[in-house]
Amino acid sequence: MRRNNHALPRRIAVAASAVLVLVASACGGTTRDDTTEEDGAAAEEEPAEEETDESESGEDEAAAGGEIPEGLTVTFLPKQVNNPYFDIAAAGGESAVGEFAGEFDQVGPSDATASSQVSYINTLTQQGIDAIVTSANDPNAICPALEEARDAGANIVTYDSDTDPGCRDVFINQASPDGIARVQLEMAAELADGEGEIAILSATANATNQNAWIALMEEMLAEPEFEGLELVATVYGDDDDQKSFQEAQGLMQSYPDLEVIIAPTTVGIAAAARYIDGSEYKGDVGVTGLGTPNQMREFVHNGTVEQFALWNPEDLGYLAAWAAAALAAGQMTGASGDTFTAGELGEYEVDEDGVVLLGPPTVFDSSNVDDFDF
Ligand code: RAM
Repeated sequence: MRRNNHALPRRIAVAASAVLVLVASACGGTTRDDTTEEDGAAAEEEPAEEETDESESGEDEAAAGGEIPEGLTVTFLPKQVNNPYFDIAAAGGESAVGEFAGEFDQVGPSDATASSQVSYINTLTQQGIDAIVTSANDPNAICPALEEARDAGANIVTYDSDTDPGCRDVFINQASPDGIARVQLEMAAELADGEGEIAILSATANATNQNAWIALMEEMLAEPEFEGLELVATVYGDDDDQKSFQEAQGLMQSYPDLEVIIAPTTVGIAAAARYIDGSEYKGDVGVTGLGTPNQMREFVHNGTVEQFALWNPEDLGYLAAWAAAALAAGQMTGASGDTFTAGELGEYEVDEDGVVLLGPPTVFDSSNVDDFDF
């Protein structure tokens, strides 16, 4: 059942990714250079892989390395559990684990904090889980606990938000940080007509992924294409809906001339859109960033949001679970150049620092937001 649900959005997403590349170049925006070239190639390869029978590809992989043992225990530990983004990723993980006949579970805190994640890791270590797949709330704070889990035999995969590379075997990166930063600035520049004040509404202050994207956006603001934009504030909604809503409100009080709020978080962008939608700023202040189509659809249709971006979180979870299996089966160690087969997504290669790249982000707007269901 899940497999069917899983396959459909992926096919649509692949097609839409190709559309995005075309739209981006047709608009004459800055090319997403190195990132897009690499990502574009990955996207082109995917349709071919769609034809591959998943059980057949699993067998091929098993033949190439160690057999994936039946009953492998794979537990997802996201930043937080009450976040639709991570639920979608978990559905992808569960599909993958079902395909290799393992045992899937997801545990995690309701608040996105590293200290809560540590207790979960300790419990998983005691339980002797084969693989922990986690999105880190802090690059270093969960490392000692992960180290103990590894000593106890667990394979560690990070997805979405990495730890220090020394604390895990591989990191499944949703898209290149450069590409994620750039697409958000491009959307903001378009909304602001290239000029004016912008602010960032982030998630938690220590999140590795958020901070990497913010640092890159800050750097890119010096580029000629973005030099008319002025970043006046970065605030943190902690991936909490209410706090994010209040932070959006606070931004407008402090900076009434703000042109655009960029929220690189699915929780933040939905809350900011809801605030702007119900405020006097609707129509004057743009909201963009990273969101899920299901959460953002109404705001696109009612004119609050023109464009936002995201990768397919279900694919992210699916890929992460297959990477965990490949590690546990000894098919790879996570070294640069290692390859593994991720079920129906096909073959992936481990890049430098143990990073595996999923693919390019997709831009959503009124023309395509209804084609997606996640
Ligand atoms: C939120 C989380 C997550 C991020 C997405 C875009 O759900 O902060 O880490 O990748 O948004």
